[in-house]
Amino acid sequence: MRTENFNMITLALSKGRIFDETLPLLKTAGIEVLENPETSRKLILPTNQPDLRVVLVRATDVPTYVQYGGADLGVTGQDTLIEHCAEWGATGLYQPLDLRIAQCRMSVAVPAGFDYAGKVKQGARLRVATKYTHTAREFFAAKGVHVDIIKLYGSMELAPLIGMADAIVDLVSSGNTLKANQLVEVEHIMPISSHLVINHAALKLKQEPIRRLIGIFAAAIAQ
Ligand code: PRT
Ligand code: MG
Repeated sequence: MRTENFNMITLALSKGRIFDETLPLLKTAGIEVLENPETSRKLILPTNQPDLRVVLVRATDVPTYVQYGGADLGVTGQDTLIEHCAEWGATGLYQPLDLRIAQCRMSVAVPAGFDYAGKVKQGARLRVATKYTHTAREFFAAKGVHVDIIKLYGSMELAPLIGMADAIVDLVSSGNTLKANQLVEVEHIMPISSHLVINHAALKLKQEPIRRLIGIFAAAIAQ
């Protein structure tokens, strides 16, 4: 018979940079994930702590899992969190800590040679392709720039190259992706890093172990 461990803490992570950059933070407290997500097909990964497990979900699903209690806590990019909360609200989501990992910036980019400043000055209407529709809409509204937002789920860089958009709003870290596609950054919207998010009810019910984990993360980033 399967018995539920009511003390089990479930941490939601996404494969790739968030998983890779969260591991060293956990390691400072001797916590290790016992399977490699790149080689294992498992979605629930045990750790060397009997009461802590990791679930692997899509990056954009981390806030959803935490908000609905599928996970007690998770690590998610601020970009993803802002979009999630704009659409679904932040009720039940406690956001105590900027982990300062997976850092990048959210920017506006246009094809090299496109006169962005001139168009903005003229009051032209710009077509902007992005996955971050709420952030983009808010940014351009605050600047008083008229935009038509085109929602894409990936490969935003392609849209201006094939004439579908004038500009993109996307994340930039090294700048190599923009460069490879002859795009240039024309605005920095905001710096981005990943945050710890916690299910409010879980924090009340499992206060001691969750507070201990918050302490571990806080100490790790203070190092
Ligand atoms: O890839 P998938 O569609 O499954 O999901 P995802 O893209 O949301 O996940 P993932 O793992 O790629 O990103 C998770 C989080 O990492 C994001 O939510 C960000 O908070 C953070 N992060 C940090 C980044 C980057 N840096 C980053 N450079 N996320 C994406 N990128 C992409 C960017 O979109 C662009 O396509 O990398 C490209 C630019 O990189 P440079 O180095 O060429 O400038
Ligand atoms: Mg990605």
